[in-house]
Amino acid sequence: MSSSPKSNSPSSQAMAADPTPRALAQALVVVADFPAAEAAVTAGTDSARLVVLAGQDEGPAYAAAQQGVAQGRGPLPTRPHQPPWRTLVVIPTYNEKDNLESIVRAIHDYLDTDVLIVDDGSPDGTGAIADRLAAADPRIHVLHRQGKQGLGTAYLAGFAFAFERGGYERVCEMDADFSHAPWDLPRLVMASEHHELVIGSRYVRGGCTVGWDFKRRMLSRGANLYTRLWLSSGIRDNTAGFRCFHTKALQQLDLASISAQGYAFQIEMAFRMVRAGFKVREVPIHFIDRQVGKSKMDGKIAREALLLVPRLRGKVKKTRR
Ligand SMILES: Nc1nc2c(ncn2[C@@H]2O[C@H](COP(=O)(O)OP(=O)(O)O)[C@@H](O)[C@H]2O)c(=O)[nH]1
Ligand SMILES: [Mg+2]
Repeated sequence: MSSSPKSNSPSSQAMAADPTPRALAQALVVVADFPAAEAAVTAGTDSARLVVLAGQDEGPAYAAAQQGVAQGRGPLPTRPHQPPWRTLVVIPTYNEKDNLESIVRAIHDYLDTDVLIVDDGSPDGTGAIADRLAAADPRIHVLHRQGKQGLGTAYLAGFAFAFERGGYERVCEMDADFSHAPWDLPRLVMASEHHELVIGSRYVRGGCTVGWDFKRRMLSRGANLYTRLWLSSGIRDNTAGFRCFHTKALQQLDLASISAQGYAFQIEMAFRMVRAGFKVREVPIHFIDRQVGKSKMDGKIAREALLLVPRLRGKVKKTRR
């Protein structure tokens, strides 16, 4: 299969039937496979209108995606993509009652994967929703923790779950709030064949943030510039929370010595992977500000990163591989 976007896709037929500017603007782009999808997004295509065939027949795939987009569910595949590796997607939640059910359903629309919800006793009842979802689908699991303990330890608990269960070759991190598009999840996982860490990145060519105000954009940009200056690890989006790890690589890290919680946790994890000699790849994503619920980001999280980053070089030793 070719790696470039196809020109003879049904999109041209759709445009012929309805040649209005709106139809043109919303035309879907069909690509053969995930590498071609990555190339298309890097070149500026929004993955929200990308039909990745990856084995589906073009006609039905286009129709399913078109219908999905019309329903606000993104470019749905005819059936969920099947990852070649057994995968666990860990979703930390704190007060996500209006997002949780839809994000889990959306994940399963795009990827056949296990999901672990790590809920910190959300006062809004997210934990009960998680239990209901888990009771209805054996691929869905829940960890309940007492009170808000932070994103970092939630992920560490998720990693420990993956190790204990065994059999998971990939562990992904993803937010509950749709900032990480469910249609990008298969692309992230499929990019992980030769890279122990794949980051859904806002700060590589083709990546961006959508809907953040100036202050939030500067905070994220500033945190990444600061991290790059201190650590020079080659990673552009160090604070991203949309990731796919090889489980075997995670098992080789000294996870017990990680104390960071917020962005600092993501920075430290990425730095540890680099220092341990693992290969990191960034694939572009459009990060969309949450539509529903509130951000848990606060000044404490920013300060933690500010203080930790300069110490990481001394704290995390290089290991030869
Ligand atoms: N379990 C758990 N989840 C958390 C905690 N803090 C944030 N989250 C979840 O982590 C994800 C990212 O948090 P969010 O508030 O969206 O951060 P932002 O995207 O940086 O504004 C969301 O799914 C939150 O519900 C926490 O202390 N515990
Ligand atoms: Mg968020």
